[in-house]
Amino acid sequence: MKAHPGRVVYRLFMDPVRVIDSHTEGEPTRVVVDGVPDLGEGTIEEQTAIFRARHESFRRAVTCEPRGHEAIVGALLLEPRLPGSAAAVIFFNNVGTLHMCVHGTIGVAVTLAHLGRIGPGSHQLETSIGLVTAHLGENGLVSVENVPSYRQRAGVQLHVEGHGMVTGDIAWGGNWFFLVSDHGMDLASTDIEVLRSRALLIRKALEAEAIHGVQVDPETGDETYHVIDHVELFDDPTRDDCDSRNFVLCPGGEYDRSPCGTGTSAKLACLHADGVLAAGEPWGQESIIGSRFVGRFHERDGKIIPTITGGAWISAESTLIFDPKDPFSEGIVRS
Ligand code: PYC
Repeated sequence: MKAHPGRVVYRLFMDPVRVIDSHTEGEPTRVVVDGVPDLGEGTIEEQTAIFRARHESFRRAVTCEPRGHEAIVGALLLEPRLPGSAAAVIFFNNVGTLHMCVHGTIGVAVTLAHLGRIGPGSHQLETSIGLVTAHLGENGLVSVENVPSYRQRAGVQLHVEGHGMVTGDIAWGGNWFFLVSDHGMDLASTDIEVLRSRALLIRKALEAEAIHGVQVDPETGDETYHVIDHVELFDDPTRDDCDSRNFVLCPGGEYDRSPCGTGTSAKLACLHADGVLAAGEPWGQESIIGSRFVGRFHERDGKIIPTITGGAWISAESTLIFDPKDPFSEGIVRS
């Protein structure tokens, strides 16, 4: 098969890859448990950099059609580096790696339990942006204590093609989000495709106006600019046990079937910044398909530490086969 123009194609992934699939409140996670590429002996940050630089074909082959589909989030299960960690994990999707993924962490916890590697209790996991803790409850629910989250800017005005002005907040919840409530649509009745294309236009407008997430190094004060690759729309909930309903556009153009744990963390950061939700109070976040996460936070050093609770269920155990003669062994790339 010809290499994609401008891309280095490594064929190391031709060995079979064993995966366990689950879904967290409707959103799929595919955990690679065997056949993980060699990423060296470095830290999870270094291993993530190697995965990004050298294993694009592996990423596509595992997540994209014909073996996967655009909504899957993949998780590479790696040996932890720190004492006390249950595993290290790299999250990825149809277009690249994710900094963090809460629904994926819930899926990883349920997968580790399925493999008999963890039992009920708290388990530390290493991710490329820091440590998170998954608490596996006796009731099957998993609570993830996420990375510190915060709102960076409130009330950002944006001109969106074919729609006019929208106002949103920029927040970090383990990924960068633009959170919008004045989108003028009813999330319960509007077609998913309409929501998706509106959210894509919002993301296009963010790019066009060079509006970024900015991370400031606490030691040097240096700023790093990041693409805001998730757009989150809000509306009133349809469930009595929820406070809000959302629609979340993910980086690869798909929407999150779950309420998006990093998105719920970003929302909690905004509610905290607005002074409308106190530490420890529950926030019920309904997804666009009607599933639910419950979020809470505590405060640390001016940021919040969100804890997101939801359920995940194993749906398949399989071995992915990559026949060198298969013209789509490296996945189908959407143009
Ligand atoms: O639950 O954090 C999340 C997530 C991110 C992208 C898809 N799900």
